[in-house]
Amino acid sequence: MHHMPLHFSAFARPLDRTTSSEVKVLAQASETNKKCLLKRATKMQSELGRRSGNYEQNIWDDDYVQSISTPYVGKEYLELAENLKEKMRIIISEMEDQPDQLELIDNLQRLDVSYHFQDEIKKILDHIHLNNKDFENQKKKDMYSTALKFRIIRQNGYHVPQEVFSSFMDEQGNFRADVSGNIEGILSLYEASFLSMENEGILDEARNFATQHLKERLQHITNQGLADQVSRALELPLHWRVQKLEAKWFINVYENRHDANLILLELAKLDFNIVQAKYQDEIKQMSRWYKETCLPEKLNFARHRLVECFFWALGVTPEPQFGYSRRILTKTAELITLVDDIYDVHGSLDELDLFTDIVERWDINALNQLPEYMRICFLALFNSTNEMAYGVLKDQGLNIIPNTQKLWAELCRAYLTEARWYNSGYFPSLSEYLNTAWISIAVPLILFHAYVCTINPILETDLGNLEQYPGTIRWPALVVRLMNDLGTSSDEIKRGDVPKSIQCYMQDTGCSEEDARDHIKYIIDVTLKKMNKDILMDSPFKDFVGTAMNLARISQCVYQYGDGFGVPHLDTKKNLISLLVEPITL
Ligand code: 0FV
Ligand code: MN
Ligand code: MN
Ligand code: MN
Ligand code: MN
Repeated sequence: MHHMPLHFSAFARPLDRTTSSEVKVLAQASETNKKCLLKRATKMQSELGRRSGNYEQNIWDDDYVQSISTPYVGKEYLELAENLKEKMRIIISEMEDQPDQLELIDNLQRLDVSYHFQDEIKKILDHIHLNNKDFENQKKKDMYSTALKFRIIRQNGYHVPQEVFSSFMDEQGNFRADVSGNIEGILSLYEASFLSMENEGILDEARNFATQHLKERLQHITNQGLADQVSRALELPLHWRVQKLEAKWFINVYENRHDANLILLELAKLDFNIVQAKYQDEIKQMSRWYKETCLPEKLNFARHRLVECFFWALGVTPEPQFGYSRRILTKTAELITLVDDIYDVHGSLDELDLFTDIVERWDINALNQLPEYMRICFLALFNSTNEMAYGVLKDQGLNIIPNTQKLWAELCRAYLTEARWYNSGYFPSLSEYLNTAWISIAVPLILFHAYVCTINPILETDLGNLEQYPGTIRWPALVVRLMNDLGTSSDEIKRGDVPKSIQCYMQDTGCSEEDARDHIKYIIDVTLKKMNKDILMDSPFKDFVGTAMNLARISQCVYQYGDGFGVPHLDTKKNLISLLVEPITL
């Protein structure tokens, strides 16, 4: 289908107090436009009292979480892992042949053990990057190794031009027919093509060409392992997968290769199990915290998705040393979820005004003005935010309360805007919707927390720059928002909520839901390309690149097949069991 050009100017203005009055005017204007009125449950709400989200129960009760355990906790496992790491370090540094080096780096990254060898990998990639002419000199110029090299170089943030694929194309700019002879080669090209930036026609063509051929050939691949790999790649490319989940899957694939490095294999399995033991400690601690807050009983109208929140946290900062970040992100996401349900489902507009006001003023003295269910929620939010800020002040001498206060206030104002839209039956255009929705998905708040929990020393200049919402914040926010809308909006409309991006676009253009979904997927695709450029290649926040990219990854994992956050029984459950509960047999 034809896509309207994207106008990202919709993001020019951060939300401020003026928004609410504008919204009122717009809402009144829309009242006259019958077409813009949603059939809604507002009347029912005033007659029958408060709405309910009708959410399913939490499936991860605290007793179960506390019962999870693993044998991989002893010192002997750590020593064994150290030993294997040393051996791998030698193997990596002694490897000289470039295709072998690239293959090894790919396997280290897929098996999720590359973080142990960052210096060694950087040394190899710096060398390859400096001698980039190799692309032309390469004797055996096959698609598999060209695409692998291209992908590994870009994946690690180095520039390499798309023109390295020119020699595989004919004069008309089509990939030559003989390229399609080799499935591994096309698969390698397919995976490489997702490292593209905007306006890279060769890579767009590469993706179309590879996708089409992989789909056509899938039925005829006799090697089952390869067929599995192809269908998995077609679901979601490697570049946008959650690395931990990929590792759990890939360890099996790698094990069945005749040329598997057994030291690497053993290390990958052991490392997975050791890190899993750490995750288990963390989720037990979080589950106990949540239980002790009594929030599940006090706010019984809301979703309680603590373990699913941990899944997000784990997706964003998976490395073992970031346990503190996972704990803070889990708490923050849980509190965001409760506050979102208050605004979307439970609160009356008057109450929501009060709540927004107390958050804006960060004023604990106003607590008594709130209804009881809001008091307990605000105090939980106030305490955990201040506690985190205390940690930063203690460790780094920096007061981040003004930042967190501003971000929570912006989030609540965005929630309030949406609640007003809902209550007045207002139907925003897609662009107006997005102007609020990239804030109301809470990604700016989440990424701020991830930044302060993973970066030491925190740079005040970074904090200033992040406040301007550079691409490092905006693009993941847009991806998560749109993925969320694809996965959650059907239920949200049934439950009673503002029109989401799909419905806004249908209203804007009169197109079908299917076409609107395609258009949203197209915007996501463009935004992922922007992430490749503005974050992976060019972000000034170097140590924060992986975190920002990971947020787009986990959102695709959670929402690709529905509401994997709000509905507890979908794939998220399987993924959580795989990451938290089931070790790999050594
Ligand atoms: C979104 O729920 C969601 F996943 C929340 C609020 C959890 C915390 C957020 C992140 C980890 C990104 P929902 O679909 O109800 O959100 P909207 O904004 O659509 O109401
Ligand atoms: Mn919601
Ligand atoms: Mn909401
Ligand atoms: Mn709402
Ligand atoms: Mn949603």
